[in-house]
Amino acid sequence: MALHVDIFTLFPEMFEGPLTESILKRAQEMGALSIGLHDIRDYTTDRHHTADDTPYGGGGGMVMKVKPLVAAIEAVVPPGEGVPVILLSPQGRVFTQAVAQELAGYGRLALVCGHYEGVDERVRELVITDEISIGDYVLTGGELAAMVVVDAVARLLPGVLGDPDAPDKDSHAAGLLEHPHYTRPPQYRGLEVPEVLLSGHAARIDEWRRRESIRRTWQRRPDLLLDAPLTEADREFLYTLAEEEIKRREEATDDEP
Ligand code: 4HQ
Repeated sequence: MALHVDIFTLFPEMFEGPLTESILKRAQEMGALSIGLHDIRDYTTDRHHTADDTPYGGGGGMVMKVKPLVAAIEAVVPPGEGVPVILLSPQGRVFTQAVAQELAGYGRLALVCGHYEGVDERVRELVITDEISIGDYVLTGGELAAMVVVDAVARLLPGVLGDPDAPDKDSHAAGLLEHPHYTRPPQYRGLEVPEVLLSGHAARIDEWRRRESIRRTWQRRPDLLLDAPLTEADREFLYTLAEEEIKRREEATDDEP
């Protein structure tokens, strides 16, 4: 299914590079993805095209005005069709692959990019249906966050990644970090490609990759193992990693003076 994304921003030109290169460019050419960029300033009605204003109660900074934002969204997004209108903000639910998959199931989305201190609270009450954060850090605006969301969702749309067997589409590898990858040459500065990958033995290669995925996940993101779909063989391998770790810690304790 194809996806249309309407993006509301004060800085539509920020999107040019990311949307007109590489995979997002191809996704649009194929018709899998279409993007409507909407400049919130086009929906202002005063002489100076004012999109932001000082906060009631003081404290400095600027707040995006309710009228232009609501006018822009209501002019573009059809009402009553269940189109999610998503505000990018550190106060939203955290964006994960599961959220990307959820969004890839819609035919249409709207992304609202705040700038400055954020948007007048009444924008949320009137038109926002969901709020997403791309992580616990503070950006200068929602534009880069919107691009992250578009990128992660677009690659899940049917046909966008040429290879239908691309590693993370295979549910087997779901929830784990990737195993190491190698390409030619077989030796470089004394570093060799693992022998098994040159062996042509498909079953042994699959097992090696699976184990290296589990090893990396154990070392770098053990939290992911709680939700990853693991087989009994995976769990046994994980126990050998855990036992090796216990031995290393015991040796380290023995060395203590
Ligand atoms: N901002 N995930 C403040 C973010 C952000 C994030 C966007 C900064 C909105 C007003 N957005 N503006 N993290 O930091 O999505």
